[in-house]
Amino acid sequence: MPARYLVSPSDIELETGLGKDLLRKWRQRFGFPLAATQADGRTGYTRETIRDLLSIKRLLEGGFRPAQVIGKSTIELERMLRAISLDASEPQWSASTHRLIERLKQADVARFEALLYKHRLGGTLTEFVRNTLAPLINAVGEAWSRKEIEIHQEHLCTYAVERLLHAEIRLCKSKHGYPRILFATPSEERHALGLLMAEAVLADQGAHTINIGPHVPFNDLKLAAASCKADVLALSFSFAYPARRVRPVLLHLRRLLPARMEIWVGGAGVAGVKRPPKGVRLFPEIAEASDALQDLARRKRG
Ligand code: B12
Repeated sequence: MPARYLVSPSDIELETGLGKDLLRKWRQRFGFPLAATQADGRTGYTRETIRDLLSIKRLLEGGFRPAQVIGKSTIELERMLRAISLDASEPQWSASTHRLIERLKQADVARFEALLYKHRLGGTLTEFVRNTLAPLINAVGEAWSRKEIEIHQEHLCTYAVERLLHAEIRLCKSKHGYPRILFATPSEERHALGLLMAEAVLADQGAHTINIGPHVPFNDLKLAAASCKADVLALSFSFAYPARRVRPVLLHLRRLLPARMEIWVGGAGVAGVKRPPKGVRLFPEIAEASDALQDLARRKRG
């Protein structure tokens, strides 16, 4: 099998969010996942194994126990996903999400951007992010994992959304006395769209926002937060970020930053954090951040 079809054991955590130690335990107990060996002797996991691992992860998040799902065939896993309505093969997309995905499939950039813009004009920036972009990006992830769209079409979508949001954020006016919020993702987290969406919502609500983008080392985060005189450091962790690393990263950052500086954290990757470290606020939903902003603005004024 050509090398590019195998995912090396060291990349498995990045690909699936499942740690190597956990996978070793599963292998010992259930005989899955097994690595394949190429003609040149190198070992790795096939795309099919990765797909099954992602299905297993979703089923465990959906309440199944490991013994009920690990080692099951792909068909069986898909059947179980269907049973809890998480089946990637029958997406629950709205008609407008469907239309956007269709234009992406045709790689029709101009019509894709025109349709996006039409949605933007239909309401506030906050509504656009919540009602159009968030479902669209999730649908892109689903379509990509089902191999319905190629990676270049996903990039096309990412680029168009980024371009539109950058332009919109530039038009936002910060309100007098509102907090300064520094946006970034920590090292190893290259997914920055969720962060940009959070920035757009908070800029729309009057925050003064500064975005230094993805993959920023701890010490640079600390320096940037100080030099930008930030009231809040806003971080994003995607679904891809290894769940067991989120809390230690937050604990470390809390110790690095002055206590007066708030830390707000969002993204699909925070769903697994049961107890946030003291002085860190988690926002599984973007809507809750608007209330937190108004609350902080009141405290700053008063
Ligand atoms: C776009 C994308 C990419 C782009 C990112 C480009 C960019 N500039 O961001 C690129 C191509 C770089 C990429 C790379 C990879 N990706 Co990717 N990617 C995605 C995709 C389609 C969207 C990710 C995203 O931006 N989500 C943002 C929003 C929609 O999600 P969210 O985190 O829930 O955030 C919402 C809220 O929580 C809130 N929010 C977010 N942050 C914050 C912060 C604050 C403060 C607040 C208040 C709120 C808030 O706002 C959002 C909107 O409501 C997802 C699919 C998905 N469903 O997420 C896959 C996905 C995350 N990627 C995946 C994978 C595997 C990868 C790669 C490993 C692929 C590879 N082999 O290289 C790499 C890893 C890169 C890395 N080191 O991290 C997998 C992860 C699987 C897993 N580990 O469990 C996913 C789930 C796709 C899939 N279905 O398999 N990816």
